Amino acid sequence: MSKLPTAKYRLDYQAPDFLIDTVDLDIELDDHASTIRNVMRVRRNGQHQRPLVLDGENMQLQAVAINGETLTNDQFQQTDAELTITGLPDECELSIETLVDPANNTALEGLYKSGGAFCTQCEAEGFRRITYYLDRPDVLAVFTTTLHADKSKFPYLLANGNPVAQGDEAQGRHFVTWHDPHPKPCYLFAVVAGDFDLLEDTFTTMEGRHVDLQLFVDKGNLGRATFAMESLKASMKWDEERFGLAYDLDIYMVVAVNFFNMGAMENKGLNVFNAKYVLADSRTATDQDFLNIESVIGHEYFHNWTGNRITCRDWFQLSLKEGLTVFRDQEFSGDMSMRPVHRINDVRIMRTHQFAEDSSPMAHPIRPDKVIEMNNFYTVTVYNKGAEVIRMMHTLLGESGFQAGMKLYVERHDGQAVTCEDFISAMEDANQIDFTQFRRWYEQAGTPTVRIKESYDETTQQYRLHCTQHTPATPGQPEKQPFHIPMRVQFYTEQGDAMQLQCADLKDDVISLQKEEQTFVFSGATSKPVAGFFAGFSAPVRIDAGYTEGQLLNLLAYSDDPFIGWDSAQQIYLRAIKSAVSNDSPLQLSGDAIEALQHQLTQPDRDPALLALLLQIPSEEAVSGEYEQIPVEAIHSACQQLKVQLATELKTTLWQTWKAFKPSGEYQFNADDIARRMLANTCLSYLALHPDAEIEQTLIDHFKADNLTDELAALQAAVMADHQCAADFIDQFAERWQGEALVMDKWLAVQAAAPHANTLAQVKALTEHAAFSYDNPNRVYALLATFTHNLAQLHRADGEGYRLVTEVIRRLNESNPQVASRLLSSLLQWKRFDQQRQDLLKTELQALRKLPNLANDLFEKVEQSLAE
Ligand code: B3K
Ligand code: ZN
Repeated sequence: MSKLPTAKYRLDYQAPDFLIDTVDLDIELDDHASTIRNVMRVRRNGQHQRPLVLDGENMQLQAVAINGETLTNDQFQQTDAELTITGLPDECELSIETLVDPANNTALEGLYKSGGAFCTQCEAEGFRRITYYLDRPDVLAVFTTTLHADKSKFPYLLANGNPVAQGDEAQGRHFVTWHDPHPKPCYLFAVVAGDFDLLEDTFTTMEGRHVDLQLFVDKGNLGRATFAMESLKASMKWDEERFGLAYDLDIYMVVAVNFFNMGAMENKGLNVFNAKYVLADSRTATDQDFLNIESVIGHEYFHNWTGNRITCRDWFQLSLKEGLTVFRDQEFSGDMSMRPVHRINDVRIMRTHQFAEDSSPMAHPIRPDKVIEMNNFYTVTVYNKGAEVIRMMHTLLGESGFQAGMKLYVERHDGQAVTCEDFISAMEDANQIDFTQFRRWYEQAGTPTVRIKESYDETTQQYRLHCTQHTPATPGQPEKQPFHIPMRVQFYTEQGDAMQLQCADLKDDVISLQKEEQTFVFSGATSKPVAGFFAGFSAPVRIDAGYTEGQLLNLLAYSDDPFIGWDSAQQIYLRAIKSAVSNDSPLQLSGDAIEALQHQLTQPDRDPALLALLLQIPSEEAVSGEYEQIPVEAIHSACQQLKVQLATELKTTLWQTWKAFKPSGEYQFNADDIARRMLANTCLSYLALHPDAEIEQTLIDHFKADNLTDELAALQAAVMADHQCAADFIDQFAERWQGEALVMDKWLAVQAAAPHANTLAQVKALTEHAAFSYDNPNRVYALLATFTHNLAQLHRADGEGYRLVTEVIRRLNESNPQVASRLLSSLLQWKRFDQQRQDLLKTELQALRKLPNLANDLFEKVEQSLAE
């Protein structure tokens, strides 16, 4: 048996023993034998005589030379992960030649083939699969890259920076040389070679730089690239206007590929994108797809400053670039359109997925302390909670204070590889503020619960808030210190008018909770206020405000904060679900709650998008997060009953709303129309729970819509409700879209999300369908990752759900461990289920643990879970 993988620790950081100033790569592309000639200027860093230890995996070493002299085999040592060279001069030219096999690279890390094209993915540690290198983000070098390939098959040869030379070669081959003047870590290196359709545009920066924008897509897809191009130009403009940051090269390229492990990659000047975040037209993409494209195009572009110009010193600092860049893309989306809708969606991700991670065996702070496989830490915690932490700084500093901090951060650190600490210091120094306690958000994992008790004294007109915070233990962190939690508050009178209260601790509607227990006294309360807490979800915490249903209904009616209004409805749903679960009784939503929803739906001034979100009950998965011991069947049954009750009691209103908002006229992508479609389709999802002929006809008509948003909504409504037309829809949809893989992914996902007893059998059968393939991550995520979020079907009492998922994991362990690891996350929390499920889950995890060649990605999670 090979030796167990070892962990790295944040506190063990050491500066690199050597630095690399320049890298000249010469790459002969070939399916099974690509040759990489790598010439580096290497320099000893500091006074020491340690050897140079380069990282390298999955390659064949062909030759090593120092200053042109080829080394003999006794002058270096090679293992399966490293190349060690002793006795190096303090400065030298080091040349290394390696051979790789891109066509058999199914892990999609390093240099691989995506369909007919060559492409690379180097973050986090993929460059070491291309050449031997100091594969760590604090080694910054200037890269020059020459690519050679067959000219007819690969007319486009792309790399980072600007093209500086090109020409034809013998045997129908050609070459292009690229030079990137900005020193960068190797994780930002990229090459692409292929035959594409090219969409071109230009952008002139505020500094007057003329930038060529190029978007490369599979042949025949040009018409589906325009939205991404518009989003790119909007991102460039937005970053100038809101952050004062402009682009810094003469060319910006985006390539869409079909085989990609995640969303996209911000390689300098040459972004590589999963095609799903580039290609869109109204027939083949939904409103949500368009919005995702806008956000991911923005995200990767914004990395040019937050990630590329200023990068991470080590991978423990990942949130330095990811949390900040997610915050920036969220703000971009919010400034573009529908800010409240985006915010509520962000909150849903936090509550459903990040809170779950925080209470799982893999819980980690946004800046982790211990890592075995870095790819396991591209998580909702590092990304989304990281963004919430940045957002809290923004809340505490205000926009202008935050921007002053950003400006100082860029001035101080442009061109450097830095730490989260450097970012916080810049924010502190620009604002003369002390974030000592705030730093705990970087140190401690876990979701705090904030409990609030209020009291009112009519005679003194004083209103008091007694707040406590508690954060549960997480692996390796049994005790937690209190966090600095910004709580944005709102007060209303019983009549719904805004109320201004005075409190010394109140700053722009925000109070800072900093102790385990704290009381805030407000004066000037002429009547008992109705209080809304954590407006805008001002901190990533669980809120226990002890509200009565009456207070929640008041907030639903009055609050002008979209989060508070939406959350009030969510709390009402959750209460009904929890009470049905704990009393083992039929679910019953109160008459007042139904009436309040009815009232909201019939108010002419309400935003239809917010009404849609109001009507959507929490998912079974989200509800499960409320329980330490998860009662699977009871949650499933209560959620189903709640849907039926809403569909029944609101039927007339839902019909009227559907009729008022159903599509009229041609599809257009704009905020108003998106909002109308959201509301109409949400109504339809409830109406579909009725077996009426009229509703069936409505579904059938809607299924013929001219756009995928509505067509898919009809399919989804029919399948989720198990309507009698569902089977026909499934067949028709597949027939219509069999040639469009990205559309078929939605077809797979809808079936895997169905809350029905036969879903497992269906998913199993779909693994054999022509539309599915284990080789393509998009297909696996659509069918199997979706299934892992289907609470009651994954956690079937017979263990068949677990068996299906672990069988897939076993298979992907060999071919693509990153994708396998994503599927494993929902199986780690065995402790939170009943004894029977615990035994079933543990058996599967233990069997995985025994696999020979278990990938590090899986080893780390299984081990962590079983150690609990
Ligand atoms: N930085 C990349 C993610 C790389 C993931 C490596 N497993 C995309 C992004 O966050 O923009
Ligand atoms: Zn990112």
